[in-house]
Amino acid sequence: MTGPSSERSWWKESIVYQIYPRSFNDSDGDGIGDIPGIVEKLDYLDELGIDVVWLNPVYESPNADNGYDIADYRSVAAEFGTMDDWEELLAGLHERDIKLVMDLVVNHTSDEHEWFRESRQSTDSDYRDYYIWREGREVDCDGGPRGPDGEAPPNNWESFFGGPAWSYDEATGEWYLHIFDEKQPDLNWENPAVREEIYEMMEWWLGKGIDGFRMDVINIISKPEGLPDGEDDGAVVRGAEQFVNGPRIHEFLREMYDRVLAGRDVMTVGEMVDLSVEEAREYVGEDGDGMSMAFNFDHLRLDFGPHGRWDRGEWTVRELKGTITHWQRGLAEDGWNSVHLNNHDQPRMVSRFGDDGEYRRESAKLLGTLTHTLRGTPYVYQGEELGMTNYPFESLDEVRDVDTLQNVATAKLDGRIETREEALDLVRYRSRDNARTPMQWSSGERAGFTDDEPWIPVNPNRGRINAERARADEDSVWHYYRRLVELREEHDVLVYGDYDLLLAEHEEVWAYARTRGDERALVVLNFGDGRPRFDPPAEFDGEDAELLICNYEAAASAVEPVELRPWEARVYRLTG
Ligand code: ISL
Repeated sequence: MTGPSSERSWWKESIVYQIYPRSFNDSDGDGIGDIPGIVEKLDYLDELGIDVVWLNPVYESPNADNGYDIADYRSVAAEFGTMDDWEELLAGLHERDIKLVMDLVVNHTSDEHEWFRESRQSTDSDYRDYYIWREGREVDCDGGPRGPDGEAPPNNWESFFGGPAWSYDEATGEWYLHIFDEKQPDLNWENPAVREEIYEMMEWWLGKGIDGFRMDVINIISKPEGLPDGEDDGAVVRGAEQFVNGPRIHEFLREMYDRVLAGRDVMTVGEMVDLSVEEAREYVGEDGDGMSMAFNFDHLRLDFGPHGRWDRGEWTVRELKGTITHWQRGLAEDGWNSVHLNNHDQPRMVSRFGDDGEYRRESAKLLGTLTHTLRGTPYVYQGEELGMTNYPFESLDEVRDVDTLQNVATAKLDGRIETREEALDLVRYRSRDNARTPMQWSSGERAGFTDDEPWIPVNPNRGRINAERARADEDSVWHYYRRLVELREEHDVLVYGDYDLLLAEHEEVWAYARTRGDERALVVLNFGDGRPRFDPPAEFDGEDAELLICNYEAAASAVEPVELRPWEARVYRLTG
């Protein structure tokens, strides 16, 4: 339904810039970023050259999960502004030829959504079946939550945020399902009325002229009949193998496509939990569900520990290139990749995959080179273009994120974290709040983000790392990103070219070729602070070439053996 992988489309040629509005720019001094704040920065986005903005949720919400708990799908939260402000944003983006993609969060709503308020009133409510309610069950084992008569939750599924995926509700004496926070009850997609409401809501936003949707955890909306217990201990969360890519998922997404998306030139990107390449093709392939592309997280799991995400393991360059290469190959003929190394749920990429100390600038540029020269649509998360880093948490009081707080509490209860320092180490490495500290516009006390106390602390490195300084410095990460954007516009081979991994076994260097007919590019990335030699494979050695971009002073008129400098990135275009 999306056409072959080599077919041209605007969303393949675009660079998407992700805005987390709460942390982007505050226009009214309440410490919370807002939509007029984004409008003030439209020229900034235009100068960077990006093509699409993906805006995280701005809808009315009690903010148990920063807007991913939506109380009214057809509104703009007062703290972010008004619908008029939003209209102004859309018009301002379109004037600059930038498209707008909105976040679609339809696995769950807020418990303060009027549907849920109604649903919890009584078992006879017209809205009861909008959500997933069940009676508790008798069990003889100890531990875990209990209803008033000692009954256990309906099954053993766990929430992504730690603890059981069910909460008991006194009013009707039943439990409701929430795969995320207890304030995020899961919608019942089995109910056609729910689906109809969602499709109408999507049409309403499309009618306003938006250019697509980023679909939150969209591959978990179909739950199996009988809601069986989870059995796979290795699952991302207990029960996941039951509800990830559930039995009716493709039926629902095709219905959504036929009903809402067919015939519209929009971009859709599905955020997919625990996705394999084969499954991805079923969503985004030619015979798939009509979705443009999907986010997968395989490469962002390489540093998980034996206990999963809230445990730390080691990743290697070979694993990283192996995992990403697997996806590059898997969607080469059918489907399309989205390329991302960080977002609002992940630590900052330069702290995780680069070096946020001595080689911060070089490694941030190298990672940007990677995301802009792989085959797929690059996603830039706000501040990445400045090389923003993780935050040096000194106390859990600085943490705002429900996921961090609940998972740290669970890990303490399980005895996996014993000391305060262990907890802080993990938070500094893993917390979603690393990405959510305010965008650093200037060196001022509040980084030019707000005039008042920000909702989350500003990174103390704002004096060194900020947009004002980066724009005044030709050698900054920001200017390098601008050039990457231009390169992708100028050279089709970087967008549509085939990807071929070179030197697969190399421990430090990631090299690959991009090929499209006669056009060839060669990307060489030194993933570390060593000085390895790059010996070009025979087919490239000595070939005439132009060095399109490099994060060091360099000149070359041919591809030749070279000793790479720490975190050096080179992109050649073969001219012979
Ligand atoms: O946060 C995670 C990894 O750090 C994931 O487990 C994340 O919860 C998952 O990828 C789903 O994320 C999306 O849905 C959540 C919301 O909290 C996230 O911000 C959103 O991106 C629930 O709506």
